[in-house]
Amino acid sequence: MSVLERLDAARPRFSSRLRSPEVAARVGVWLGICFAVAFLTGVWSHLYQDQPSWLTIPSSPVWLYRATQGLHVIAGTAAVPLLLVKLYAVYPKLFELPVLRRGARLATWALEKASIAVLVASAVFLLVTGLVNVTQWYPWAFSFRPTHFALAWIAIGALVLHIAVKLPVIRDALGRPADTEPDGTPVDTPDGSLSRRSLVRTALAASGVTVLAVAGDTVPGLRRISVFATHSGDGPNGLPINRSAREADVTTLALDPTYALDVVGPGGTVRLTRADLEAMPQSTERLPIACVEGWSFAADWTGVPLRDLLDLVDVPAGATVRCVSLEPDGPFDSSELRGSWTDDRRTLVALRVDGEPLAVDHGFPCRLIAPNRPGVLQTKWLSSVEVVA
Ligand SMILES: Nc1nc2c(c(=O)[nH]1)N[C@H]1C(S)=C(S)[C@@H](COP(=O)(O)O)O[C@H]1N2
Ligand SMILES: [Mo]
Repeated sequence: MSVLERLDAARPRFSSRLRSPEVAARVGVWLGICFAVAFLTGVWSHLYQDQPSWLTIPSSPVWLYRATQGLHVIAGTAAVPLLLVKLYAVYPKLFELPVLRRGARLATWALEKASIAVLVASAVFLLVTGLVNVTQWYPWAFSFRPTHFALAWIAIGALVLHIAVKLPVIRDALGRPADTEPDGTPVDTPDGSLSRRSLVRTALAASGVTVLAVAGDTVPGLRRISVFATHSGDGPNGLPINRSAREADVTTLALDPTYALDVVGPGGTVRLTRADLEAMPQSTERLPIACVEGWSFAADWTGVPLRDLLDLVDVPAGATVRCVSLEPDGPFDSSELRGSWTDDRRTLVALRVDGEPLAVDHGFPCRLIAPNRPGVLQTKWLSSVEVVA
């Protein structure tokens, strides 16, 4: 016996009843769907935040980002129980040794194992960092967004490779009932123990329950039953807050009685106090705040259409505009709006929400609120609006 063969003989063995390709493939299909949805909605979210010059993102439908980002977090959450069951079903394979493999076969075997290591590590990393981010806890030094994004490409690459390599096994396993052996004989499930079919169903049910526990962050009808939803809507103005005025160190500036908003364009600079803004014609729009962390809330925002302010300083149609916050220094202290938003009369410099003056935590004296836009780009505590191009 070679050393490898001896090691192989000593490795852990597991019953193959539940730990089987039939379970792995069935749970894997749903896991694959979750990862595909999370990947596509994730790439979509990055396009808003690093908008390439060639891309026009429409401002309609107003709820589009709310839906895609809600789906992103829901798909990631749904994947957690599925990944655990999937790992349970396949983990003895991680102890496999390259017995009786030589040359090219050994190389293929090693490549496949390496791709699985990358896939498992990146999938666990994505789900863990994503969930931790949703709770707004940042226990590590690296920046969440670029790291999560880079790992997503690695995970999807490894996933595509894994599916390609396993396609024959997957086809075969899905082609027969879960509790049937390859030769067609039924699997012997002792009385009172779990069948493969029940394990798959339990995994799906666990995933469904997990989704219900968090989906209320973005699906209004579920707020009551979502016990793990992070944003309940009991903040000021009845709306959740992402970063409070105190956290942003902006309270004094925001409540300063000499406050005025600078609007800067080709026609010069106009300074408007909150009273000046209130004296202008007001519009009310029902628009959601849709945070990248998955929670969202719709409200009736009242204020001056951004377009009316830009007209005061001759900003041409289609211009790109930068909204700058009073916030001294923060990752979200300004944002840029392309023409699709600046020309949309639903894009407001809001003064009120749901009929009440904005609370300082929601951006008093005034904030940006625009249709179909990530919350992170809905700049609060505006100090200036400046034409960029
Ligand atoms: N100046 C400034 N604006 C900001 C933020 C911020 O930290 N600073 N947070 C953004 C994020 S991430 C979100 S989700 C929304 C939340 O708006 P709300 O706190 O009024 O609910 O505000 C956005 N506007
Ligand atoms: Mo956010």
